[in-house]
Amino acid sequence: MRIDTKVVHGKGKTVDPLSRAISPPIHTAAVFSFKSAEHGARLFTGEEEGYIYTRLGNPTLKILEEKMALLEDGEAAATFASGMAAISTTILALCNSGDNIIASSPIYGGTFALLSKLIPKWGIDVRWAKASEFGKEIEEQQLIDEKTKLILVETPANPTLDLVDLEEIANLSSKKNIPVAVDQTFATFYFQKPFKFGTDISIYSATKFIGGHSDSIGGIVVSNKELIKKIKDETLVDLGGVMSPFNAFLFLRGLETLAVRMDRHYANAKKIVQYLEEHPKIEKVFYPYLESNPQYNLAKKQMSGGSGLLSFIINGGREKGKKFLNNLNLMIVAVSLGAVSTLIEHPASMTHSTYSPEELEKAGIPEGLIRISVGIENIEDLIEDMDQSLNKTFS
Ligand code: LCS
Repeated sequence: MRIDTKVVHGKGKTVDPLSRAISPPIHTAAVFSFKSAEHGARLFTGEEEGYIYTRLGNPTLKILEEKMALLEDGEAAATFASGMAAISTTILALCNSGDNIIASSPIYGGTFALLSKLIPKWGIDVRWAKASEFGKEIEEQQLIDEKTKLILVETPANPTLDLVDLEEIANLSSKKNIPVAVDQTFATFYFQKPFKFGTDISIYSATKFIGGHSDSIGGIVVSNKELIKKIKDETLVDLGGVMSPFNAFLFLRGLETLAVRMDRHYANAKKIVQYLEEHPKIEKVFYPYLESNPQYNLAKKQMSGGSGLLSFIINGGREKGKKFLNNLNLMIVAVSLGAVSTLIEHPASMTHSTYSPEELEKAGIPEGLIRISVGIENIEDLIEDMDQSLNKTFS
């Protein structure tokens, strides 16, 4: 089955075995009864499989986990209360005090804060390498040593859309047996299949394209059975950042329309990129699927489409950028991304305000950069809105 069928049906025509309902049941129960004292004890030792308590497992979460494992081409998955819970739990599952992580830069502002402020407090060192030169910088600066326990990359990167060469990093890390985790939030399995290149873990903020409607926060990790056991059974259950069953239902519903939404996000983004490229008041456009982008060949190699995120700088930088945002009528000035409605923001003062001005510069995030998460609205309406705002901003 092709991916646009799989997002709807999973492994095949899926119905609830109990009721034959065609939508998944939401098991709100926090706790499940035992048939007997002995049965309860067997579930706790793992001799027998079954539900105990929703923090340890829940049937609605299981449906989402199985579907995500299938869609990402992984063996198993775990679900979390947020994308940040997915990232922090994965790190704590794999690293002990004294170990180190190598991460790509730039990266989402929340992940940056986690890695630069919180993780070092637990005695885990974080080393950074530029996303677009990731393998090269790791080798040149000899960032890998015997204490390196995880490589974490975000590709395309938030907010500059820089790419990390997945094949290169998977080759480099497999020699040393270090797992590579890829934040798949921007591309999703629809446009990028990292396991094909030899990476080990895919991480999602499900809040974004998986949900698709800006109405639920969640995170998902897909990997092999062994790593998911470590992340879920040995770490998540104790840290406690589990997804709510109601949100799992919303993500399952979101998945069913993901393929058609992604096609439209991508088609709209391409037209907006073209419009901005030709506009005299636009200084630079950042989009991986753009012929003039130095990483265009890499984009074509490891992605099947450019997804719905793009960034740009307008003449006059931050000040004109603010005016441009304030003059928009249709696009919503808001953070987050991957929703049906177009969302637009200024990373330096919003999503990436966890970076100091020096850190922004080091990460290659321009001060005046504006990021758009292109929605699924009519493209003419979106371009007309940008056009009227640019005219007003420069009149
Ligand atoms: N990874 C990426 C690439 C993200 O963009 C985000 C959130 C996260 C992880 C964290 O996921 P969460 O915990 O929010 O579910 N990105 C956001 C952004 O760019 N604007 O608002 C949130």
